Parts: sequence; structure tokens; C-alpha cells
Amino acid sequence: MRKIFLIFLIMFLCAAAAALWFFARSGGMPASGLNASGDKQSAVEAIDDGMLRICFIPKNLGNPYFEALSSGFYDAIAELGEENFSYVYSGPETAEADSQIPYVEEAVQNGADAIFIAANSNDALNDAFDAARKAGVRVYIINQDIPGSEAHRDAAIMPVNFDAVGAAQMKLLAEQMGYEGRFAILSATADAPDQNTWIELIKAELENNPAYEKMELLEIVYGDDQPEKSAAEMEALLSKYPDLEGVIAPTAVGLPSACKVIQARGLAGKIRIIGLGLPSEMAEFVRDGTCGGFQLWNPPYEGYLGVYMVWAEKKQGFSPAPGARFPAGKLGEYTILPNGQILTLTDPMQYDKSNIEKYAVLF
Ligand code: RAM
Repeated sequence: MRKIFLIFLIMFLCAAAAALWFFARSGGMPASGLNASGDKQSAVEAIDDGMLRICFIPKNLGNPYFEALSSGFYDAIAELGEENFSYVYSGPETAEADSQIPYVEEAVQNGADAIFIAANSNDALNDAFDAARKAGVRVYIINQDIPGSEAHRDAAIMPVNFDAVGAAQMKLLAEQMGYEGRFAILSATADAPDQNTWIELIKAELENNPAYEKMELLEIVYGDDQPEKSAAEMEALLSKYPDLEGVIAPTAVGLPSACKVIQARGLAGKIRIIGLGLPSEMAEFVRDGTCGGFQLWNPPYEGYLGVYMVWAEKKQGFSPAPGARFPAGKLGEYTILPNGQILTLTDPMQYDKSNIEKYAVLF
């Protein structure tokens, strides 16, 4: 009897140890904490298990766009060996300018080697970034940059060259609207660095390109990357401007939310809508003609190359400075540009009836 009890006890202890190990590896448990004096060096020593600790902080949780981006981190980690990484995807519920600060602080306390963050503001996080870098943590902006605050980050992974996005969005809308008519922009949050960069570029195109002289921008509204608010803003635009003919929604949440409104009100063809969105979320609206075309890039690639960059630093003596190069697996070699940016791809990709099915299964 005692023998059986002992066997069960040993089996139970083994299972508990395995479960704890798995839980810690999957990022379910803080990798470490600061010691009493708040000295990170000691904290790192305490967890010096050879693992690279990476944290990705999205603008907010619940946005499928950032889940697609996060899947790229997993792809690279699988290629380089899961046993070498601890990866945590963690962020705020909503995308206010300062809502990510506690997540940056938490990542530092947990002994992160590198933080990747799609910042919700150009400058609200500067102090948190400075503190993280002082503690020896790399700060990489991902999916955009933080214009005016570049000195507070180590590098920025751009999905594409942003200069190309404004012109591409404006051209696509103009083609859909026959180069005339009134339109509105449905954005995400008012502080979002990427959204504001694109909006400025769209406005510049509208002003300076004579091809758009018969087009007019009526208003910019903000759906905060929340489906309900985005739909409500779209409804409000429809009631406020009976002559509205076009919408640019450069947000992966705003675009399908606005399409749903146009679809439900039977306005396909009357209101032309384009923007930036995930093919998987947009397929139904392309199929039924609610949306004639939209653009994006490859969000998983951004996370993928981020992991390879951290790996190159650990294994190949890479350090993030203009001109530095690193290999990124299947994507080839990348160079940090003089402005500290890395361009994952150059131009945005366009999706419509001709290719939507191919991409809808990918992201
Ligand atoms: C939104 C976010 C993100 C943007 C994509 C296209 O969900 O605002 O920053 O890059 O859409």
C-alpha cells in the first residue's frame, strides 16, 4: 500500500513540475522580478537561463490586426527553437496615449531583453522608454515609428515605407469614386502615430496632386479601433453628409466595421470605401461588392523579423544602429536605415476580387 502511495506521490510531483515548467515557458508567469534594490542586473542574473525574453505590446488587445502581427513572432521562434525564447503578448484593453506605460514597466520588471511596441502616442511613452533602455532593455517600435521622439527608441520596424501609403490610399479611393466627390476619413485613435502620419500624407496628396482637384475631404472621425465606436462614427457620417460618396478607413478595425454599416444599409456602390484591413476580415465585403479594394502589407512579417533581429544581437554581435545588417530567415537580409527604421516591405499590397481568397487564409 505504502509503495503504491509513494509511486502516486512521485508521479504527482513529476506532473506538477512539468506543468510549472510549461506554464513559465509559455509566458504565463513573470520570468523574474526586480530584487529589493530594484537592480535589474541582479534580476537578470537570477534568470540567466540563456532564454531571450521578448515582449510585444500591441496598441490594445482584441484587435485581430495585432494578433496577426503576433503570429509572426511565433513563426520565427518556432524556426529558431522554442526552448531559446520566452515570448509575452500583453497590452491594454484600450488604446489611449498612456495606456501602455504599465506594460512597458512590467516587461522591464520581468527581465525582458527586448520590448516591441506599437506605441499609442508619439511622445507619451518617452519616460517609460528611457527607463527601460537605462535598465538594459532594447526598445523597438513596431508597425510604425514615433515621429519626433526617435531618440527614445533603439529602432523602428515599419511594415512598409509610410511615404507610399498616403498616395496609394488616395489613388485607390479616387479610382473607386471616378476622381470626384466628397469623402471622409474614419481613423482609429486621435493620437495614433501611424494614423496621423497617413492622414497628413493623404491631405498632402489631395492638396498638391491636380488629379484630385474635384475631390473634397469633409471630416476626419475616430473610431478608436473599437468595432462599435467605428460603426457609430460611420452611421453619424451618413446622417450628417447625405452627399457623402467615399470613405477611407486606414484601420483594420474601422474598415470592416464601416463596411458592415454600408452593407446593412444597402449602400454598396453609392458609398465607395477603401482603407487598410486584414484580408481575412474583409473577404466577405470584397465578395459582395461592398468594398472594391483595400490595401495592407504582411503583419506577421514584422514580428518575424523582430525576433531575428533580437537573435542576431544575441548570437551574431548585431547592435541596432544605422547601417547595421542582420539576416531574417526566409525574408533575407535587412539593414537599419539612417533614420533608424527597418522597412519590412517597401510598398503596400492591394487586395480585391482578383486575389482576396489567396490572402484571406493567411491573415
Ligand atoms: C489598426 C491599427 C494599426 C494599423 C492597422 C492597419 O488596427 O490602427 O496601427 O496599422 O489598423
